[in-house]
Amino acid sequence: MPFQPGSRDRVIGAFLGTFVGDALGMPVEGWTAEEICAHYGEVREMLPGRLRAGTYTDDTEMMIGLAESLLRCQGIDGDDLARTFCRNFNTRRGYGPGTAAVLDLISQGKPWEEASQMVFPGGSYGNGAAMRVAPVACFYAREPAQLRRAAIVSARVTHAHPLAMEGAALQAYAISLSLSSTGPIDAFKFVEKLRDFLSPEGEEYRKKLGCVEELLRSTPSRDEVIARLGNDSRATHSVCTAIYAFLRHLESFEEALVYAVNLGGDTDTIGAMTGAISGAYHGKDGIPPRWLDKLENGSKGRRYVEELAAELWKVVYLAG
Ligand code: AR6
Ligand code: MG
Repeated sequence: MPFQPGSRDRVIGAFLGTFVGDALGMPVEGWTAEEICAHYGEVREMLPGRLRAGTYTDDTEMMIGLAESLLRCQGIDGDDLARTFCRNFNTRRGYGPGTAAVLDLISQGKPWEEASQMVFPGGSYGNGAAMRVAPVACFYAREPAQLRRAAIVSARVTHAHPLAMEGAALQAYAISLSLSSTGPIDAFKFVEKLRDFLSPEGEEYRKKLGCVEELLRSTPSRDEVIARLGNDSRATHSVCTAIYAFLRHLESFEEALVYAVNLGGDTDTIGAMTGAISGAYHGKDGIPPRWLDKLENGSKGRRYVEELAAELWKVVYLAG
């Protein structure tokens, strides 16, 4: 691997990694690990589910919206982002119920600052803000303070709960560390940097990162990993799971993704988040071509996602 930090190939890898993980997990979303095992043995190929094989869900659709808005505004802009999310919102893609309700409220004219507080008390703590954050991570990869601020704004449009915002910031920072690495990643140093990045309110993530370290030191069963890190749609119970899947399988994008998806639970989103971090490390070249070949490629499909990533790379890495 050449380890060119912030290369075009690796920015594209973060975007397509989200897409691939989302599509790989889509057919088994909500299944337990045991159900996946009983039915498929293991998910290692793009399979049909609720949607055709290789189809993306809300994770990738919202990532596309975030990239479009960042490019249009040359930075994060909550108002534009809210409008973009509403414009792209396709109910067929399986949005979380809270996010769907927030987008409906915004479409009806409610300001996003209010809408995102109305659906759950204190706002949603779902992983819907972390799953889409790859474009923010790539845009602000060289400025951690800006990255935190932008990730939080990008989250708040639909996810006003502090745990959802902190989860999005943590996921963005993990992607940016991966994207910027100049050599092989040391898993323990990586976790240390993530811990240093957390805000004082990030206690739950701090504990989870401690579990990640302990799990990396042993060879835990799948059940132990699920019990300690979680595999559901709360940000606190999925972001560190994706980080662990990446660090456990540093050598291979494919193995990291197969591991993440076969944990069961919120498979498309844990897949998308693992794919973003691992794709930013290995680049597009590290993604199995047989998976890329299966991705939907019509309107706003694979080619479009790749173009968005290439455009964002140009703005960030060729401009300055
Ligand atoms: N109080 C109680 N329950 C909550 C709260 C809260 N404050 N916040 C979240 N939940 P949501 P997402 C629970 O709906 O984060 C899609 O398939 C509640 O059960 O905001 O955008 C995506 O692909 C709520 O429905 O959705 C992801 O996989 C759930 O957390 C997943 O759904 C998710 O929050 C989450 O997407
Ligand atoms: Mg989804």
